Amino acid sequence: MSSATEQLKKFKTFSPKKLPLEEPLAPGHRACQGCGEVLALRQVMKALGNEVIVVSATGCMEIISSAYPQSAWRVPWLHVAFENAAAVASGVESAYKVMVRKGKIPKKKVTFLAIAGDGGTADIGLQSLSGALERGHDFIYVCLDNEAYMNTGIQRSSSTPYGAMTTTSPPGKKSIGQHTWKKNMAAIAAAHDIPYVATASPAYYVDLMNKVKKASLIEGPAYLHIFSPCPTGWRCAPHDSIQTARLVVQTRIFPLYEVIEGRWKLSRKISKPKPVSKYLKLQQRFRHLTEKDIAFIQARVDKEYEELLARCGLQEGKEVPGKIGT
Ligand SMILES: Cc1ncc(C[n+]2csc(CCOP(=O)(O)OP(=O)(O)O)c2C)c(N)n1
Ligand code: SF4
Repeated sequence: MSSATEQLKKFKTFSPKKLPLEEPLAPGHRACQGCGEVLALRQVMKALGNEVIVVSATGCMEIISSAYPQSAWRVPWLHVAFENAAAVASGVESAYKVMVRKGKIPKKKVTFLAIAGDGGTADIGLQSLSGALERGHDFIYVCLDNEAYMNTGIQRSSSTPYGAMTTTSPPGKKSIGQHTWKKNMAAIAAAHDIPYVATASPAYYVDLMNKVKKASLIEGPAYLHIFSPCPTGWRCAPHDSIQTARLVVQTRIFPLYEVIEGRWKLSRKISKPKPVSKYLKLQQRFRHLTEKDIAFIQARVDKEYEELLARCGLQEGKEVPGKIGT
């Protein structure tokens, strides 16, 4: 097999003026107003086109897209259990290969896509994801991270950020709300030594779509961690969804990067970061935080960004070569 870098030679970037017209995920689904998760999913599907088999774990995106007898899916789609999206996607990919080998179906380029929320990824589906990454299946795993178990009523997950209010991490006199730091799922995926890992936000849609396309061109497992605002669970205005998805990057809370064959690469350097308070104050899930709490979050975000720069071989003040997309 050629290296991922060689496989990416075929890669042509999307341009904002010339996006694909295909909509493998149809409009008219039942997502809440301003849902950033379904927007991200739409961008993923536009980037991949129609030769895709989707395996979708239980969660918001499954519920809103498949209310029987209707379906928003224009491509083959399987609903699977909360815990095994990656395992089922590996099974589908293996079965496809065997059927081609036995001459039962013609060989063509098909993308196998597993999608799940942060609960289905960072918590309950983690072992099946780890197994599938380790076995080296040729598939893409997308985590749509809305930072809680939204579909069942806003319970905290290990991807919920420090200080957030959820129904199972309520703030009060003795609690700040969520008291652990957000699990770094992208770094966990990268630690499996797979060919491609990336983070993305739907506010930077060309960057997101380019990363999805790259993931589909590279043979072997690819993991994408996509920040997905949820106005319902985050108690923010539906019209602030994109602004939130942009601010999380501009404040350095959720940096955009790729890890290609173990090499970390920043997608955009945020040289003049906005204060984290600007992001936090848009959402009522953080409204109980004091200035001291916010200063604590700011310090940790600054430290993590420095660590990321070091991983990417960059230092503060230097330009990032090859800025990707808008
Ligand atoms: C084994 C198991 N436990 C619990 C549930 C109930 N359940 C269904 S969806 C869901 C939450 C999904 O959260 P997440 O994966 O973060 O996706 P989101 O709804 O936020 O998009 C839960 C707890 C289940 N279906 N199966
Ligand atoms: S609860 Fe949140 S993630 Fe789920 S459909 Fe509504 S806005 Fe989207």
